[in-house]
Parts: sequence; C-alpha cells; structure tokens
Amino acid sequence: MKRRKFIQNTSLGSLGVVAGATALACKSESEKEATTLATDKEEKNIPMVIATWEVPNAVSKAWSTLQEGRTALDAIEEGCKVEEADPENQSVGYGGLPDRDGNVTLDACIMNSKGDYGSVVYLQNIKHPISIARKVMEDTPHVLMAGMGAQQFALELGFEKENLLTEASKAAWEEWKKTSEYKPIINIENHDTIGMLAIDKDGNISGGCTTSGLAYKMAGRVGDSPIIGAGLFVDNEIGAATATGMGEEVLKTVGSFLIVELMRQGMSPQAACEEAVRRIVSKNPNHKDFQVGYIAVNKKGETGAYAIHEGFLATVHQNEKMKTYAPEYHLTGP
Ligand code: SD4
Repeated sequence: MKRRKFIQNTSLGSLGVVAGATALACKSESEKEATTLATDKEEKNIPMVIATWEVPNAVSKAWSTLQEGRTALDAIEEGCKVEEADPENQSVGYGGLPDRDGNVTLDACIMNSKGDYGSVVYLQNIKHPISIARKVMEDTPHVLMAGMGAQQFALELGFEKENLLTEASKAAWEEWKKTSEYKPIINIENHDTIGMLAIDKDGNISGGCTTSGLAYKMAGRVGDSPIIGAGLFVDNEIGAATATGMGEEVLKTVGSFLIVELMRQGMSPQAACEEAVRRIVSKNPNHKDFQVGYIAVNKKGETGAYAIHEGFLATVHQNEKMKTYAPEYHLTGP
C-alpha cells in the first residue's frame, strides 16, 4: 500500500525529484513557461516519455524502446506493461485492488499519432489490458470492447486467463470489508494509475492509460481511464494529455481533451493542466475529498503536470535524463 499513500518529495532523492519552479506562481496562466528537462537545443526534448506517478521502471522501459528506434506507440505499450505486471502497483493490472465484490476489473486505452484509438473496459483475468486495447485498435473495426467480449477477444489472441488478485490485495479488500459497510469510497490517497505519453524520434506522439480503477468500486463501474478525451487524448499536431485520480470528475470535464484543446489555443502544457484542474475545482465544493492529476506534452516535447492536491508526481525521461517531480501547487481555489 505504500505507493498509494501521498508520497513525500524527500523519499525520492535517488530519482532526482524536483519541485516545479516557484516562479510559476507569479505568472499569469498564458505566460507560464512549459517545463522541459532539455538544457540546450529544443530538439533534445524529443524523443521523450512522461507518465503519471513515480514509475521509473515503466518510463525506463518506454525510453529504451524509443532508443531502439521503435515507435511511440510501442514505447507506450511496453512501458504500461511494466506496471500491469507489477504486483506492488495496486492500481494497475496484476495485483490491482478489486471491486467491492473481490473482482479485479481492468480498464485501458491506447491512442496513436494517426488519431486511432482502442480501449477495453471491465476486462477480467487478463494481465495486459493495454495490449488488448492496442489489438482492438489495430485488428478490429471497433474502438471499445467490454467485459466478457473483451476477454474472449484476448483469449482468441492467445493471451492467458490468470488470477490477478494477489494475496496482498485480497488481504486489503478483506480489511476494507470489516469497516466499509460495503460502501464504495472516495479516497484521495487511492491512486497509482499509469497514464503515459511518448514522442518518438520522428516526432510522433502516442499515449496510453491503464488501471484497475478505484479500489472497492461497485461492480461494473468504469472510470475515465479507458475513455477517449477523458483519461487520454492525443492529437499529433498539438500534443497529448492523460489523467489519474477520481475518474468521475475527469469524465464530467473531459479533461484530457480539454487540455489538448487549450494547448491548441496556445497554452503551455503546464498552464493547460492547471486550467483543467481549476475547471474541476470550480465545479466541486467538495474537491478536498478527491484527487485528480494531469500530465501533458506538446509537439515540442514541453511538458506539464498538475493536480488538485499535493502528492501527485510525474516521471519524465527526456534528454537522456529521468526525473520524478512534484508540481508546484497554487491557484486551485474556485
Ligand atoms: C479511475 N482514474 O478509474 C482511475 C483511477 C486512478 O490512480 O487514476 N487511479 O477513476
């Protein structure tokens, strides 16, 4: 459970954690500079990978995939698979916390630079939903497959049926049942979903998002992560964005699409992420009770990250360097 708690900056020394520039707080939205790890020429921003949370293994895998000369789409699939296979990440894939009935149900989507998109929702017993989402995109005339049909499709492709509920996640669920009165929870600490964006050496952008959704959700609940425009959006001319946190709020504001459209209008990725967070905050007097975080990248490889509450992290690999960093928090009030 430790990764699901708010992570303090001080615990991340070896990753080179940096806080966002305090100068941001003094600038107007439109003036805010985009964040980048590049030190000299703009082209060093690309190739790049950025992901939600502290996910160095996933980002490294995506980065090495790009270094092999493979596409941003390949990098996204390879990177997301790392978290899906990791039992320690209890928000994604194998080891994900179950719904309130004890079933691990997975949502994932992927989007390429041509604007194609594939998604699976409420998928059970298949460890790599990101790969099935890619197959939906590439091998079917559809964009979104759900439940048993998605599982059947995965099995036909040769993916194995596996039990994804680990002992640790089962124990956490048993513990939850003791006090929860079977009520689904809204929990600001309860997030580790991976949303990942990448730009390859040709400058093409892809993105992916994969999750087991909110822990102890009602059976059948699907969040923002697999829904185009909410959990993820890519426009190869402009940039891309992805979300983590309380999916219901991301869905209601179509957050990732909003961020890409704000970048289209000239905002930096950072300013666009902040505006999308502000949109949620301004509509929710109870925004103290839940977390939403966004990351974004524009065509130049400039990045942004922002969330309602402190504790959100982004991991970025760019210019041969990887960092996990916390955005500077400010200006989120209605
Ligand atoms: C959801 N957005 O299902 C996901 C949950 C999440 O880290 O991001 N967890 O609502």
